[in-house]
Amino acid sequence: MDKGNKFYITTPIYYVNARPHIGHAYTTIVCDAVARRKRMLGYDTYFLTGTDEHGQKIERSATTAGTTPQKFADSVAAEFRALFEKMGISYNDFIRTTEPRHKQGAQELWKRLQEKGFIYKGTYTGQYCVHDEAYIDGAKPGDPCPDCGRITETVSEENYYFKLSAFADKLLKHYQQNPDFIRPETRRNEVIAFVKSGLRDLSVSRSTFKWGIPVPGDPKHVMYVWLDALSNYCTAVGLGSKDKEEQQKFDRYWPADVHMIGKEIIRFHAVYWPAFLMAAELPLPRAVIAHGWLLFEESKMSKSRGNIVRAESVIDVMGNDTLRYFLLREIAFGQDGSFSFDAVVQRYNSDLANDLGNLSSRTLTMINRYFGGSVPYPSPLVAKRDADDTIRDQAQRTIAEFNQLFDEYQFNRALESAWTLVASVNKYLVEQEPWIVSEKEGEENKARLATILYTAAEALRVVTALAYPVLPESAAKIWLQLGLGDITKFDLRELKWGQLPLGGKLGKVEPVFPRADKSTIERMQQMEQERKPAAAAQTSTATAPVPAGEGARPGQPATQAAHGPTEAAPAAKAAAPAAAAAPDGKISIDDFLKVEMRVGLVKHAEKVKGADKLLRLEVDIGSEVRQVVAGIAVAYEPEKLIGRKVVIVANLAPRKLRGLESNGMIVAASAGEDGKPVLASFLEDVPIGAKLK
Ligand code: ME8
Repeated sequence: MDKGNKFYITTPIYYVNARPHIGHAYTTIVCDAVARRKRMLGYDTYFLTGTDEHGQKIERSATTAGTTPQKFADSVAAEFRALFEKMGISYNDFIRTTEPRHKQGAQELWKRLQEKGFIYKGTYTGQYCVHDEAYIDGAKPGDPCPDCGRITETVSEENYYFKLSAFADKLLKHYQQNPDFIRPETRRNEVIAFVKSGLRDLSVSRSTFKWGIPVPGDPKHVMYVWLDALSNYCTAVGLGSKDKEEQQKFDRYWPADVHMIGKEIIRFHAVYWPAFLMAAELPLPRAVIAHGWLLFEESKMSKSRGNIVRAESVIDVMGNDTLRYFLLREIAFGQDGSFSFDAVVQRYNSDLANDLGNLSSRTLTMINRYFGGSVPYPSPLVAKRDADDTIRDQAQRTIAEFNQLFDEYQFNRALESAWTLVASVNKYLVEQEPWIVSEKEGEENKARLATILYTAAEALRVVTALAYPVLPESAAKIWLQLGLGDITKFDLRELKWGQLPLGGKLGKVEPVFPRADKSTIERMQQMEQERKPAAAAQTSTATAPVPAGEGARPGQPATQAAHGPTEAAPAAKAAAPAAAAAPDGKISIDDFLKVEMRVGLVKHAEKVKGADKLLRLEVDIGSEVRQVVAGIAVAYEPEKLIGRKVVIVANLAPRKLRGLESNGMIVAASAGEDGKPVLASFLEDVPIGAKLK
């Protein structure tokens, strides 16, 4: 079958142990922009996203939240979905791994692996990182996970294994023959080095917990969550379905053209997944593209670090397009990039309110004013000037350059190139002074005015068409204002200079990017603060309500300057004001609820070398095992603490003590004159992970 014009793109399926944050929004936005562009280029595009709902991590999170894994997953999956709807994500399918269609497909994949002889039974004894759901080869009990730094747990159980070792040479050959299979180059090299260092067979089932897809023919085991999760890319398009249409869908769309992921899960996608597919004799995806991390306050934005920002805080205040533009323009795709509210507002004001907003607003306002809202055309009455041709040539070059850069996933450079054109046109308008020409009498001046405004409007059309995948809402508005109708109907393959219809009627001209003032940053920070207590609770009920604010979008001025640049955004305050305590020193219940205290079980304790007072503890808090460094050595022998239940403050930002990361604080009374620590404890038996309130 000719699959020439199909394009199948996927995001990772996100774990439901935590609510969505801007990191998840980032990958999803990138895929959405690529998918929109491909549709505009005439591709039969299929864009898949979804949620990863099985495994020990989710099971434990549900227990901690006092609910069943299914209810827990239902509620967080609904949040992801609701966020993506709100963000206008144009996905074709949202798959959940707890859906029957997925379970059936994943079992089908298992059966194929088994039939081809790549699965055998064995016993696994080794270390496992529950947070990453990964087996850690070569680690000893008590060792931290090399990826996330959490303490690994010892697993000893009967498992099924996949003969991964049989695929090392085949994988290396595939990487070599398909240099674009893993991108960017740094990740490709990393994966090649990993495979060259030798592949061990992989345990692909678990038998000590239940929350997963039963292994066909041996339901005491559940499938390893990564085998389950990766297969979503096939099951969503019909693998394992008995339905004819679904089977046709699989033939049509598989293999995927792009698996877009964050760099931390490259090994699963570029080693395990292609090996599973080779074993099942299914075609391999064409590319695995790994982007960098979004950092906040200098470290990877993640729930466990407690430094997440929610997409809603930006989009409720500044709109979807602002977040999209910021993420694609500010971050060099593939590398890590920092997020800050200040930077969002600065980018918005300079590139959108100032550059594109001004170009659109001043050009269209003048066409309305001087030509009654009908697009003028360069008139043969007066000769064109070099400046006009320069803009035309630059626009033509920009189309080619933008297309190339965007298709190489260099979004920031593609946008930079389009905005260089915007800047040139704004400069052209300042130099050609149409507002002065308009005041002069005579046909020639009218003709000159027509040429200037046509040139500006045509360049605006070109930029708008190119920017649509990144700015779908605003580009659609500008397109309508240009009198061009529905932008999603435009065929991007046709884009070239000179297509603005002569005499076309403009739509209603309104500012698309009102300037953001200083209060915008504070409003976003405030929203983030207001959402925090709900986030810390780790349960998965509805998101905390969001105050409506005075206006949904920045500033909302009634008009936008018709000419002349506007002022750049003033630098804003760095941090949101902390919740103020009442004059009598009392705090509100909301403030108290921000502190998440949980019951933990000490699994390991030892003295910290060179520190008399410090102990290093590994504390199981139900959802995970935390490393905590506590100043209790003067009062407690480490050996006596093992097996004891303690209270820990679980949502403290991590800090380093004697080079060791401490993830939480042990609650103790300070007794007597010397302030000797006495651990908080319970008379009744309390479950691990129980919350104190
Ligand atoms: O890994 N910066 O799910 P997950 C950039 N279920 N991207 C980020 C990010 C950040 N700070 N934080 C998250 C899983 N992401 C598995 C995947 S796929 C078969 C199974 C994005 O919820 C990024 O795409 O931990 C990253 O790879 C993904 O979310 C991890 O999501």
